[in-house]
Amino acid sequence: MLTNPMKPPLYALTLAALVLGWVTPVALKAGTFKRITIDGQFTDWAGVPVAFADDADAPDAFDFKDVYIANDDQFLYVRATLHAPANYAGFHHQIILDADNNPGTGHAWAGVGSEFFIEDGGGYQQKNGGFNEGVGSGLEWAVAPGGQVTQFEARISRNVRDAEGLPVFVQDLFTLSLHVLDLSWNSRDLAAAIPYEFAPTLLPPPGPKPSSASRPPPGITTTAASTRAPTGVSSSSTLPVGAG
Ligand SMILES: [Ca+2]
Ligand SMILES: [Ca+2]
Repeated sequence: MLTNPMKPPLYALTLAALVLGWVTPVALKAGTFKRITIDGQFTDWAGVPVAFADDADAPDAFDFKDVYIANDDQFLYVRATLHAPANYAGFHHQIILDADNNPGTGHAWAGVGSEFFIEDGGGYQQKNGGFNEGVGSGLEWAVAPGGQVTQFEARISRNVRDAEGLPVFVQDLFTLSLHVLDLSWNSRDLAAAIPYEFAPTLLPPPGPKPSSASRPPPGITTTAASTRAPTGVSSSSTLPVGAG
């Protein structure tokens, strides 16, 4: 695809939109609200548009074709199809998050300024510019299927926290890259700098709504504040990080 050299970069447009108070950033559309089950079945992706189309440029590797992104109130979902079948376990897999949608902050690599990245199911902080600033928590990673695949689906908790215990997702608009490396840590394919904006939740929040018909008996006090439990300990692996 040809790009216009005079066209300002996406982040500049976004910044301008924020400064000028535009209701909707130019050239962006909100993401897709979907509840996806990570089971290796893809019918639940119906209606999710292609977020990024990658050329057939990694023969005999793990050659990304189309990337799809969706979200619900709990998770970010990523699906990628391949130009040819490949063994998922024969490669290292990274999802690199430019969480503030600013290439000038975080660790500059893979086409973005990364605040946090996921590698083979482990999450690592990068927001202060280093490659590995420590392991995050609450990732709730899942991916399917494994083995020889023509596509896969994965999820990341929207409540994932970085090594400092702070939320990774700091705003609705962010950018991500998908990166695949061989088992000797040679880069083999990259789907770079894909923008995404969390779609608003279409369903009512969980829990009963207070109403006059269900007033508590005298002596019982209720609090309006949510008491949602914090995200539990992730079961994701913490494999050692290789050179990127
Ligand atoms: Ca599925
Ligand atoms: Ca950044």
